[in-house]
Amino acid sequence: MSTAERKLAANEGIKDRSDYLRGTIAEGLSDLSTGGISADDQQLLKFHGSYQQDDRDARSARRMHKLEKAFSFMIRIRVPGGVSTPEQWIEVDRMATEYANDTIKLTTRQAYQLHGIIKSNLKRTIREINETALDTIAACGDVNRNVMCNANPDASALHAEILQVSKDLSDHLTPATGAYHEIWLDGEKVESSIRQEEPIYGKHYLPRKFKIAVAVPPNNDVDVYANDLSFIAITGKKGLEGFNVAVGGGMGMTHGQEETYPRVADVIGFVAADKVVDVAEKIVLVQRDHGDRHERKHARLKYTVDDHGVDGFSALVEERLGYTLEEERPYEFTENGDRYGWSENGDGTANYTFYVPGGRVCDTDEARWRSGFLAIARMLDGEFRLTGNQNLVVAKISRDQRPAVKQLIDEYGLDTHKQHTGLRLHSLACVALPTCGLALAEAERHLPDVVTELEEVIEECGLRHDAITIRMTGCPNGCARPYIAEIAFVGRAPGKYNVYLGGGFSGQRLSKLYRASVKSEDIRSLLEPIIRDYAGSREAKESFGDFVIRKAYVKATSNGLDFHQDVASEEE
Ligand code: SRM
Ligand code: SF4
Repeated sequence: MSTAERKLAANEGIKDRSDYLRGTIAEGLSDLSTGGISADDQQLLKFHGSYQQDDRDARSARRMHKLEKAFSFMIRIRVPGGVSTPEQWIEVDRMATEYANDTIKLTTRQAYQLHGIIKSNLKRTIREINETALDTIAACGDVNRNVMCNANPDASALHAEILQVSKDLSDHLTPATGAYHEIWLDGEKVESSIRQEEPIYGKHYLPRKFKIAVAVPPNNDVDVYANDLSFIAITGKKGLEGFNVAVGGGMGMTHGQEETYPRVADVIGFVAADKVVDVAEKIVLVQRDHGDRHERKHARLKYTVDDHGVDGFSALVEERLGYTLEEERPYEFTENGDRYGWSENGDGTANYTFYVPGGRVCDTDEARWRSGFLAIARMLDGEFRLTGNQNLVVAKISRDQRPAVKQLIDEYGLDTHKQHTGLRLHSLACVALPTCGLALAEAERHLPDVVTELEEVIEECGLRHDAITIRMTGCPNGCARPYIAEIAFVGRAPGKYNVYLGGGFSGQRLSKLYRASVKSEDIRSLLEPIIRDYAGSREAKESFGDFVIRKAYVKATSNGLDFHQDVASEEE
């Protein structure tokens, strides 16, 4: 069937009819007969940074009592490069209590999320977020999402310059529609016949979500290879030379559908710093015009790149640019984790990186995260930086304020990283249950227990201080980027996970399926012999991911296209 004859995806019609993302969201918000909004508006609401959800823990009880699902809304707050102020933290914390479920969620893309907001509070919350100079537009939806950037200010003297690039990218690719202001901020409605909307995206926006990251080697804490488009900073004696450009990364796939797969990005060339926004715009335009608008499961940039071939895709980009990209410059990533504890910036200020379990900021038996961070925010002049590993860096702490910060860290017990193994400090889980409507199994609430079981083996083998990346997601969509971890569990059904092994330690290589549908209680016995073998026969400085490939526990994967090869027979 020709492309013209294939039916467009349903979301294309919703966008087309929406009048630049307005739909009937405003009307739906004032309908008090239900806690939810219409199905079409739910799709449009994503572009405004919010998802309708329901409490899945409460589903069966409500069904029994013939009640509507317990609808509420999740709001995702954009934070380009993850940099926010103490004042913004204080406000997000206040809204978490006043409107949400009393927690703040730090996401794997350096954003804030608030869960459990009821419909009657949605507008108020989004308006108040905007009053803090943050926003939610394009945090979700078929547009460019929150732009990530290396979170550690000490990583390079050029950090501020590189952070500015990610902010420029974010600003340039933010949707221009007036709908956001009209609906949430009571902006004036402009007649559709005279307004000019969306010079970059056009009426139909992108075929699918689009993600950009900016990395500063040697740290790949933003996981560039999992992004649609990435810029890898290249620095020399004279400062920032420019960026290598990488395209076609992505994690999402569907169990049992081999035509969907995760893929690590390909570097296609180098560009000077002043051309970065131009290159990003042209790549977005190529995806806008060549991405698949018929099949949403084939609509991400990674499939556009594979459909045209990397060279063919680059040619399309260069045609629009009117110039060619330069040859890729050498670079090396050595890790994708965070560096916990104190670090110095070279200008007299310092940073403290906190390990925040699951990125869930609340007071627990382990530490009073929420009260402690709030106390620090109330006295600090510096910054609150969110990392791509769901952690928090309190940054740019002046010499004068250091003793007070130290005292608060002790008082609230926030230095828990000191007691943890390298395995736990490199663990990452997505939200999953109870809020995520797509979760097939637990993740954020379960990974800590799996790590505790594996830690017994780790400790016995003397691997306490060895860093091994371990990730869990409640479904194959890959929100904690599991397919580039050295060990990963991907939910298949309640209590059952596909186990993947062999991702690259710095996020540069895909893993491979080791066993399908493993019961949670069998994970320890499945992995124990491999961990013991690693402790006994690894080579000097050999990472766990490299080891399992050398010892043929799993085969190496060259990239997304052969991700499912040789393992299909092991699937159920
Ligand atoms: Fe994600 C959908 C949570 C990062 C791939 N993701 C969802 C939804 C909105 C579920 C839904 O569509 O109904 C989840 C909401 C759960 C909840 O209750 O909060 C959700 N994703 C998250 C977060 C909060 C996970 C976390 O624990 O931190 C992350 C928010 C990031 C942000 O601030 O923007 C999050 N999601 C990711 C990442 C990682 C990344 O971007 O670096 C990925 C893999 C990379 C990629 O995009 O390929 C990711 N999320 C997905 C997908 C699969 C996309 C695909 O190409 O197939 C979905 C489902 C979809 O889009 O249809 C999804
Ligand atoms: Fe939900 Fe699946 Fe993403 Fe986890 S990976 S947050 S279960 S969509």
